[in-house]
Amino acid sequence: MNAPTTNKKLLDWVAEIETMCTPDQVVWCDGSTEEYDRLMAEMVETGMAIKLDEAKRPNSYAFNSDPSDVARVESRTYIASVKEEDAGPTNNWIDPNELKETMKKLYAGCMKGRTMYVIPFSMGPIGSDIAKNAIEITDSPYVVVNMHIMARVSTDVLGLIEKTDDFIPCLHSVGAPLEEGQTDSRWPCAPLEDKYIAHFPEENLIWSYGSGYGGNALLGKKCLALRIASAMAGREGWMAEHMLILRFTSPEGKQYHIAAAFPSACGKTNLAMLQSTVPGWKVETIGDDIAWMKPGADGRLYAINPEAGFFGVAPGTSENSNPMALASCASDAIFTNVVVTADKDVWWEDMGYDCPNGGGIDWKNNEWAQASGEKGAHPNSRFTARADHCPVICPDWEDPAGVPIDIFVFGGKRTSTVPLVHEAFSFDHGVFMGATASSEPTAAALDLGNVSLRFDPYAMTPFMGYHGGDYMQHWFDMGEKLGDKAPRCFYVNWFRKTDDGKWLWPGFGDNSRVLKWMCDRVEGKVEARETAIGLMPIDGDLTLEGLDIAAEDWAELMKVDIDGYKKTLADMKAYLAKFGDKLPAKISEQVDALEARLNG
Ligand code: GTP
Ligand code: SPV
Ligand code: MN
Repeated sequence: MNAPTTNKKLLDWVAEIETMCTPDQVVWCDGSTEEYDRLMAEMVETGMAIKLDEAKRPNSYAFNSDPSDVARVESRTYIASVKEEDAGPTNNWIDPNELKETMKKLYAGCMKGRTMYVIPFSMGPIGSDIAKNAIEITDSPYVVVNMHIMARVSTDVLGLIEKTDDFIPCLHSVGAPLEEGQTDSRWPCAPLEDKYIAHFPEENLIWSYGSGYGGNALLGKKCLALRIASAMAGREGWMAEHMLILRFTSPEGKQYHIAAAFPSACGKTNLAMLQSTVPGWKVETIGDDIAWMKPGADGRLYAINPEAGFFGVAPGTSENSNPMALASCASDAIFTNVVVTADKDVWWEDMGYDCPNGGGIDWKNNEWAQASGEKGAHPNSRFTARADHCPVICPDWEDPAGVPIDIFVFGGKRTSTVPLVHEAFSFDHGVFMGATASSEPTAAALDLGNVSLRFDPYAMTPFMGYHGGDYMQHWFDMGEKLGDKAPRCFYVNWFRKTDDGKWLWPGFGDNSRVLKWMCDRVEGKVEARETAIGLMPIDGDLTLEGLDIAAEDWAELMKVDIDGYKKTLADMKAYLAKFGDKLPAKISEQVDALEARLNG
């Protein structure tokens, strides 16, 4: 096929990869509906995709992955900076030359029997100042169709590359060459020990091998928009964060923009599109996973969502918990590792009703009965949905100027200790809260091992493209630059449980009550009580009207567990010691101040 570009740099790179990977053919993608439909039809033909019922789930498809390839693999993810010390203690590191040699051996001939797709895409609105132009080369048609939804795939990007002579090269292979006559597996991938998700931050280069799933393979998302972008942002004075962005509008029409960093599978998609239970207040979604933020001319911090779709956790998504996510994937969606019902619709655990007909085809592609007690959908099963299909998408979500952030929220899943909400005493205290955020592990990564709690600075542990100590310092530097225009910082925990395992807080739409309290704080409408860990609501200020919540449960949600925090503090010190010389002095000062307050 004739290449639709004359850019030498791009043509040379594509030719080099073709020579190395030896695909049967090269296809340049254009992002068109025709292309999407053609690839889906081909995948239905080979049995990789199941076309869902057109009446129930228009233009939608289901896929089941290989049971070994169901989530990000942090143990196989590398920041291959030139110097090891630049990757820092939170990242795996291999010398870039050595890693390239290893991976070149794997890439040699790896696309044999397959088609190599060249996908021109933009993260952020095409052509805007803040957007990044990139090319993903992949041998997975599943990746192509997902990229159509998650990124802006278009030949317009080729035009921009011709003008700027600049793009971020992203190479991906499932790592499963096909010998002559060999039948393909339904979901080709390589064994764990051959998987590499590699980043070369000084070159803005991404090489991924061996996995076809999510953030391992859709390289615009975690690899580009977080790991590579955070390294660029650190060098250039902006921020790339694992944050949802929402607009919260008061009954009087005042808009607040909130960006919240929670670790994977800790509630970003849900908060981003919540249905407010505070009368007159409403949420509109700008993004559900990633925020790119830059100081604007007025000195405030402006955020855009670089993505074009949602790659959302399916289990737990119901009409009750997240109706807007369900509406987003009502049509034109891709489902991965859910149950396909007898009437060709999808189902997952906690969807709000039992599986129709008592079962279907489960995520392992077997006949499955709900009565078996086995899970039908994988806990990290996902829907891929177009952001513009979300009924509460913000009208300004594609504005390249972004929205001015008023409030930063940090959090994680903590079934004990951490109260429902507390506010930072200052921006620096907020930076410390973010740096020492902690969470219990979820199903979004395969290999976190048997840990009960992990510290997860800014929910970025798996996504920081450079040294975590420098990362924390970058946050302080941004605070200094923004001065009194810096967002106010809060910490939340929706996930407290009673001793017998029940949620203490209803969560979901009722989280709007907490957001409303934050806005009241920003407006100076309510005072707060000073505690050892931060500023907390005075009883009555956080509205519980219409909620049936027992007084002792509320007391528990609002309690500062001094002993629990002292224990966390000891673990925190051990954790922070890993950052060595690069731990900002301001973090140590905050640790000391917290310790003094806990002992005071
Ligand atoms: P990634 O896409 O992996 O980055 O995840 P995320 O942070 O977007 O998490 P998501 O919103 O998909 O939520 C993950 C899980 O947490 C789902 O099963 C939700 O149902 C559940 N969840 C989200 N918000 C709440 C809440 O307020 N309370 C409770 N109990 N569960 C929640
Ligand atoms: C996450 O794990 O934070 C996700 C899913 O958003 S993935 O795209 O697979 O990284
Ligand atoms: Mn995420």
